[in-house]
Amino acid sequence: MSSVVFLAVFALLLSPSAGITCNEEGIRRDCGYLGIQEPECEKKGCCWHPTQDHSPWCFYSNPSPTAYTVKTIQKTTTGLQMSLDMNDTSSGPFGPPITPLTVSIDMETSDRLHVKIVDSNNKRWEIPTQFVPSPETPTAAPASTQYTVSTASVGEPFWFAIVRSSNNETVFNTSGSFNSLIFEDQYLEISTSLPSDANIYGLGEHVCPLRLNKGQTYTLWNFDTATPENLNLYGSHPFYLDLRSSAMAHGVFLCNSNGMDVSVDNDLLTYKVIGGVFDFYFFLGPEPEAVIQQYQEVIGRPHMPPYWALGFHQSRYGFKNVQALQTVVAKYAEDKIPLDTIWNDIDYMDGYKDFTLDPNNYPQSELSQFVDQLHKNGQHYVVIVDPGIKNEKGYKAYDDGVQAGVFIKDKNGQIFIGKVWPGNTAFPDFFNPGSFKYWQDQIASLMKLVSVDGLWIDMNEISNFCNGECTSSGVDNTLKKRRSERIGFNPTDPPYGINNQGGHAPLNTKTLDQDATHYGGVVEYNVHNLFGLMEAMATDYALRNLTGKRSFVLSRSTFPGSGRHTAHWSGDNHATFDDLYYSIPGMLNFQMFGIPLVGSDICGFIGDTNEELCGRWMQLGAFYPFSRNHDDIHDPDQEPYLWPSVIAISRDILSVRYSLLPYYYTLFYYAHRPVVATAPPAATVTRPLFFEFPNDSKTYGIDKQFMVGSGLLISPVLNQGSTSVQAYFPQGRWYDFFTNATVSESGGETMELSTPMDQIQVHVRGGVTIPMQEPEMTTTASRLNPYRLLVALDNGGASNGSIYLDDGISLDMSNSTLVTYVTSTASGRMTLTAQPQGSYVTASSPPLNTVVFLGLSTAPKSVSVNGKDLSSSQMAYSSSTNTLTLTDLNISMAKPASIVC
Ligand code: MIG
Repeated sequence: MSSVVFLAVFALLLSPSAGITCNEEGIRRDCGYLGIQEPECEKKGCCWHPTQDHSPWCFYSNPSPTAYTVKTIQKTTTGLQMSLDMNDTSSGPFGPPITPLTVSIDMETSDRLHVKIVDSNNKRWEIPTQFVPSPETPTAAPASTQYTVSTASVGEPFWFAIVRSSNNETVFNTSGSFNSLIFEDQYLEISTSLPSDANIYGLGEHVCPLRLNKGQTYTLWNFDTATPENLNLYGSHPFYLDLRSSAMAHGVFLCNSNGMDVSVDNDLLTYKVIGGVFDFYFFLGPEPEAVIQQYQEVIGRPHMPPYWALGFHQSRYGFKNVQALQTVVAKYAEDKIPLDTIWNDIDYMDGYKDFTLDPNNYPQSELSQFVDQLHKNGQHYVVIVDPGIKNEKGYKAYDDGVQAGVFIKDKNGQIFIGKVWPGNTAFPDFFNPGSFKYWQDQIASLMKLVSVDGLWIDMNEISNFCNGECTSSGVDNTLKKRRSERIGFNPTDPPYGINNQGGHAPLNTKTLDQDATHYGGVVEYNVHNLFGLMEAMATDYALRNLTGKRSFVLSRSTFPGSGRHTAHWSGDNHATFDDLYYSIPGMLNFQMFGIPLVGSDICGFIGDTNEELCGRWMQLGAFYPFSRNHDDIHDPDQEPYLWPSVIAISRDILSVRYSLLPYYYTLFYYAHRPVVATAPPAATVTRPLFFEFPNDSKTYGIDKQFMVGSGLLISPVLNQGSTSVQAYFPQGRWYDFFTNATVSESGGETMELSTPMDQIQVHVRGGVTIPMQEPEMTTTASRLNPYRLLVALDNGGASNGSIYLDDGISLDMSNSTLVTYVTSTASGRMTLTAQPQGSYVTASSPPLNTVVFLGLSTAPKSVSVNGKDLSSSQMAYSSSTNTLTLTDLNISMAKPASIVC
């Protein structure tokens, strides 16, 4: 077909004057994005009709533009394989449809279903399994499944649907008038219907409420920006969790690294993806925590962090010299605020060159002495490393990279040159098998200069100060050429522009050109979203090899699977109460994404913080899994010792954090350890309330409170000038962590709690036993102290908990001890038993010295430990709070023990 004829047809089909019919009442397939205006919509030949509800305003006139027909269906051992074809191959919206397609549907486990749609004849881009492992398809179908799948029959238009067997709930369903499988070279689309009771979470990384708003498109394309609401950010996680009014949850993971828009509307959820294949995993839960555990069986369980990483961290962009670091560490000690780790941003480098030290402000001998002293104090040191390697002959990291041939290339096969802090830079290509050794060698030379304990990898979206190669003209790929003028796969000018930065910014905006090439000829276009994951993998690999211990890596950019290697922080937030709040959904999202070691810059990164905000942020941040105060170079200092009120707040709340670290560490252990079929699902450290209370629909929208494990409920003050909190207490018995008083006997109520500046609301859930340890100024010192148990009884006088103990740093975790605590009450006698398993704890390890029982309504007549009565000086009962405190117990953690009251 000549282009002239083609254009004429195009105009006829799409021009509004050609009299398109728009069904305003029917299902609307989104043709726009949030913020699209009428003229642009009309230009696209789509229907424009604003609504009050969450339907798209700009939608296709024909909700079912193309249809693949089922040609064959074959049974396989684990499901079926279908072949699809399409007769009219001229009609795709963004290019000719690919045909035939192969659909494989595999029942992999009783709660996991795998659906993959690929080009039958040509291998398209797929994420290599060494980066995101895909579990092997089993040789036989599971004996029973939580789901059933149905599909179109031979000869019918293709669709598939997944139904939850227990209640016939439709989990995913691509059939309907919108039936819309589109499979073109650079545009893939598929939709599922959404019932109105679908609560959708996930699809990060975005700054937004925990429960996603409907009527919103979530764009996934890694991008360095100072955390605007709803726009694509540093990481991409094509995963969502859907919780229904049935209280059952399922998860959907699209294993695809290409840029995409996912629109969540009233009645449809639509994926619009600009490459790769449809590779879906469905997880049937049904508990939210089970969904996440099932998801992690695919993407990998989170790594076990070194214990010290759970201590408090102080960072700053703009620490001028070693002296400045020294002052900060000394101030913390002087004001008795716990501090485990001090950080250096790019200030320590020589001309911002990775793996070098500034000879004037960070001379090697002075810095090394400082770090040695830190280590003697039981403290740690972490520095930043950026992926951009200065393009400078004679600079080792550059020369080595050239020699090893491990830099990303431009389309002409030359080293791709971007621009970051040091000036013009090359970027390592972590797809190149040689890059891991290269990276390890560079890290080794840094460690020779100064013995860092961990690495912070920033700017790995990849962030670039130029749009594409610094010499390139900056192609504007928002201007779409007509299909007929396009020749084949074109990474720099894809026909569908994802909603990058809310305005269809060209894909090379502030990053690499999309035709830059990686090892094996892979184009940047396909792997852009993977760079942060791959850098984390290489950095983790290097640190583990060089130290023989668990690594600590903090990465800004992430992808599914990053949790196996790295922690994450939420990037450049603002010193505002809004961002104080957003830190909670941000943290909870990454629990779902399998990266539990996460937190936000405490007191706010961009902008001047203030005493009140910083005090409130220290309180909330003390409960982040990763707890770090970090500040921008343009702003005044914000260490907690700068305001007397914040000193007091920080001292108190960080000692609470440090006392709770055995509990946090145990939660990390459960999230990390291989899934145990007989144990309840465990995958997260902090949790949305609905994870613990899926039957209580009042929890579905809560993101101003959160749980730590199943036992602690945190309700911070998030508003300026406020000294009270509206806290919701789900069903159960709840105790005030600080006063031990019962605040709610059966829950299911919202309470307004007075919360003056020096307080944060922390409540303990009846039925959970929390392991604790007497706090010190570092985790190193805390770990030597005796343990304490907080036994919060439920209304039946029972409580359960455990503590995981090991040396906190070894990769091999076989030398460990897990102590399980069970408390029960029968005929007026309460018994607590401790049952250790494993060999880490010995007779000389710190003992359990204190046990506090919450919710004991009468004073016990006597208390015996391992059959011996306690002396009255070891027991204190408070009838006002119904609390029994036992002290000086000296119970060995290595042996079974019992306490009987
Ligand atoms: O362009 O290294 O998010 O934490 O302080 C800014 C300087 C680069 C961005 C990081 C921030 C860090 C800053 N970096």
